[in-house]
Amino acid sequence: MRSIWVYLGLLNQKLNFSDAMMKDNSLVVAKVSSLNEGWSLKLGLDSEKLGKEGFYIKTIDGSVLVTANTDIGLLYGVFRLLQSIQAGHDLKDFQMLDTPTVDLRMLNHWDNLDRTVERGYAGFSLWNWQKLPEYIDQRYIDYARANASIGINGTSLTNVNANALVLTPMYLEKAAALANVFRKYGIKVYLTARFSAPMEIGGLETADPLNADVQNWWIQKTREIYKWIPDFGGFLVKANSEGQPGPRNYGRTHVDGANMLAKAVEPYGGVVIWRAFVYSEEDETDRAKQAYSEFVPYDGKFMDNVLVQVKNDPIDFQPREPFHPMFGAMPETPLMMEFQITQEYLGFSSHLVFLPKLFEEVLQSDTYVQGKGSTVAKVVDGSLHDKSISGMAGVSNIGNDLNWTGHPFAQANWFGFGRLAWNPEAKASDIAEEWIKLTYSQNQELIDLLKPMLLDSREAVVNYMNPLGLHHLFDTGHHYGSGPWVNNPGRPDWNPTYYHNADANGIGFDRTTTGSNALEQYSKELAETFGNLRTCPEEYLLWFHHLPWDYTLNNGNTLWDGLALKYQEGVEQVSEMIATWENARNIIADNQYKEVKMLLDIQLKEAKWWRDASLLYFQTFSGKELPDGVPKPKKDLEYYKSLKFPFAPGIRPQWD
Ligand code: BDP
Repeated sequence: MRSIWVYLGLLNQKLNFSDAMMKDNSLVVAKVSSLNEGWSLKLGLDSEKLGKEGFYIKTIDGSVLVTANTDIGLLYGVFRLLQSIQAGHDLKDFQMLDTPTVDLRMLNHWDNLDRTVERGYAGFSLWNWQKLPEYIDQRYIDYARANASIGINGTSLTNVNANALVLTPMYLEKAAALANVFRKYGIKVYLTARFSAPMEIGGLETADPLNADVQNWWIQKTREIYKWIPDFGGFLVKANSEGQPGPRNYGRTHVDGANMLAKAVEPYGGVVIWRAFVYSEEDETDRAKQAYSEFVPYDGKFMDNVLVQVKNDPIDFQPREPFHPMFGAMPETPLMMEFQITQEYLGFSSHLVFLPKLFEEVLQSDTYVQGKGSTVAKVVDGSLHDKSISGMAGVSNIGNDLNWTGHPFAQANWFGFGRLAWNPEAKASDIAEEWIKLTYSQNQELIDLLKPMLLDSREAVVNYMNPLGLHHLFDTGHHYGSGPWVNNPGRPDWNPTYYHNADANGIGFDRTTTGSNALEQYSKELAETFGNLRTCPEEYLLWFHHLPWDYTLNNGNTLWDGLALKYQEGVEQVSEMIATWENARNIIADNQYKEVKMLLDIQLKEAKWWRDASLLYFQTFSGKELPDGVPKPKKDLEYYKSLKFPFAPGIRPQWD
């Protein structure tokens, strides 16, 4: 048998399948419906359990059988078998039945038609629009294969800040060429729909969703799309958010907008994914509260083929925030999870951060909406409220860099997202171990070194960027590095000062009853826990409370000292990561060692930058000395404030 390329890590390891099998044994890959009676009897399987995408692998009489109800189920099964072999599982008595618990498992590319990628840190877009549809880059096939091997079944090709041109025939033909490649791997294509497209490319005078010509335009446009792409997944829409057009421009609601599109795709089995990332510069209320206030009253009003896509956290993909309170609050509406895999707020592609830890923390958060155990995972997989459709999206970190994701370890975040989209109950520690085995090796010494490094890496970033519940301290626009002093009068809720509220009295955002009362959007149990200083977890402290600099933390430190020591801890954690990596030097290939070592050195330099810039700035309010153990910054605050990054990657020109 020829070797088969599969997600054994994107380092392109190849596995010679025949070597892995015991001699003289066979591999049988067959749908349940075509198994002969002998096999069926031996299997004793209720095939309904496998659904449309599940698979069953079993060793019978020394042969390995992979079976499923569908072709895609078989493909998933074969990939998993290969991964199991690579991870060192013994095939002798092997048995595995697995089905995904989430229906739509999607990547969202924020790729523009000019091949720049908004918030992309791995080069340019993979999609070479200019050479499409004729030229099919091998990487489209590799991309599809890698995605299928982790169960991703949908991809939205273009930026949510959408360009209507992607809906014109010229681009639809190109998108169709990509869809033809992806189809074989069970991946459907979705497109972002710019709400004003009927005006921009359709020549209409309005995009009002209640206008009959507009409705008809979308019906015709959808018909055209399905001619090109018969299995088109549907539309992903960012409307009335950060300047994007939407139904509210016409005094209509999100329901009016979403349902208009939903009607257009319904005859073809398509869906509309309507994003809930909305907040307005005219709205004076806490930005954290706005999406909930705007969407929850519409629960039950969306058509059945609409999913509302909610970011994991109320502000914006920060290193740490509490989960978004919309999860659990809309029992009649399928809520799709949106995670950000690309590291806009976690050090771009130079910082090693294992995001499944963050994803797991969110998914395992308890909403309490139906009593204890009502986790976000159960909202997302639809089981809590018995939904007929469910979904999870990840904003892609993929670009045309040779290593796909900019940082070799960022591949683990793509992989981990896939595993959690397939099963939101999956454990970050299992994902870490599996990824190390598939990517590097089964060497136990290496696993013992790298696994804790991966699992602790997210907390390190939280510590050196946004400790104790601080959030959005990023320099405005490009979000590269620390900028807590930024306070542009134009738009308060894009300013770090809006979020940290530091002054001589203290620091933090009061979201309790004495402040914005964002607490009220959580269930009673959580509102009590977060609202009470004795029970609020310290990792969320300054997200919910504004506290004096001499407030006493659980460990007895003052808030000022504790904050400074957290920043320092983050820096030390990066130094430890470097030491760990050096210890792994002899176990991994030299070029792999060097590449990651250089990146870790950048991470350490930037962790120190975050620590020093942030503490120097906050010190102007606290007026206190740095505690023992935190070194005096080598530069002054003016130096950090003077740093400018006009060409930082991933920014849209109009946001500069
Ligand atoms: C913010 C990004 C911006 C995106 C926006 C979104 O900075 O580039 O357009 O999210 O999700 O975090 O729509």
